Amino acid sequence: MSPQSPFASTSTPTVAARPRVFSGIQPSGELHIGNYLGAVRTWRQQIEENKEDTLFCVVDAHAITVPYEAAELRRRIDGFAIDLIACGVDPDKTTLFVQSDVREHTELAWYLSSVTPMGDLHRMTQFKEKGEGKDFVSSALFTYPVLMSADILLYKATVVPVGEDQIQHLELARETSRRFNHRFGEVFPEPKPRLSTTPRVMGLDGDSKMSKSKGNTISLFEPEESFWGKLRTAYTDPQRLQLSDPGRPEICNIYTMHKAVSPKTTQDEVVANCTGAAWGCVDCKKVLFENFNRELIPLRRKREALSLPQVREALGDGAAKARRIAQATMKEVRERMGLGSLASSTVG
Ligand code: AQP
Repeated sequence: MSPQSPFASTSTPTVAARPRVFSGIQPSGELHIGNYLGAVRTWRQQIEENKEDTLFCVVDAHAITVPYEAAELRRRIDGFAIDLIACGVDPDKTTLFVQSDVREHTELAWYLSSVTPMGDLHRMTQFKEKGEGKDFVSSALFTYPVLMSADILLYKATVVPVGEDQIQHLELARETSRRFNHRFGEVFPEPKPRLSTTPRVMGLDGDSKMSKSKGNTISLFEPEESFWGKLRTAYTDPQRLQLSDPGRPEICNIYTMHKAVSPKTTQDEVVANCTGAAWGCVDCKKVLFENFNRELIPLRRKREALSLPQVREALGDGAAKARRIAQATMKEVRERMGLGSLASSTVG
């Protein structure tokens, strides 16, 4: 325990029996192929490998940091839960829940904000990007990374599978864990990111990463026709003006996606036919579309078979499981920070 701690604690920190994995997704639009290839597919892999305890969350409290419609958010929470289950985030094998069903997330965020310097939050690029040029920028958008630290540390997660855009926030969570432990004694581990082989899928416009809020996405469960319509016009290597111009797969988003969904032999074919100018970009995209379909058709079928009442029940069970871990952590946190009255009705 650090000398600054106001209260001596007799409790030993709770430690997870197996490494714990936590990650979340905002229900702020439609689940897109960047979310899937950058994060959700890794979640499924970890659930299937079953070497770690996994918790996955629809982080609805993050989605209110920008202007939104309440009825739309409610619809999206259900929609994201259905989509995640269809993608293999199976609630029978993992803990799947909705963030605001476990109130401890927002409680811990407030406490962690007391050890998070404003300067660190000012440096967050996502805040700058999302706030830039807006008439209204909420203070919740500014403190969003503190809530994300709380999401992870609440479960003492050591592994966080995310896309590249979340690395800066995760670095802050690591720093927050160190700061809290230094001030109040060892409670939290330092979470590490786990990147997929496709940590950054670019948007269809080629300007920035694929992002729900930028309208540059292909939704994962988009009907086949519009999926193809969007893929067909997606940005490629700007140097390929004519079919006879050799392409550069290493800078092309289409090749990035081939590496994620196409077999190795197809990837080699793509490189040969693109650099040798034997295929046009549309030929290359047609092959990619076929491989996406091969992967997505079974997920689409599964999605159609899911019933909302069953999904909601699973989310309720998931929240109850998550809450048990969250409450144990919060007991320690309050004790270490010297919070609460210690009245018998509130201890436990
Ligand atoms: N383009 C991407 N490539 C790879 N991974 C990505 N992720 C997001 N976009 C890409 C990863 O998906 C997970 C869930 O992301 P999120 O919804 O919680 O937040 P985000 O990163 O802010 O995603 P968006 O699509 O850009 O949403 P908006 O526009 O609402 O902010 C994360 O692990 C993320 O890294």
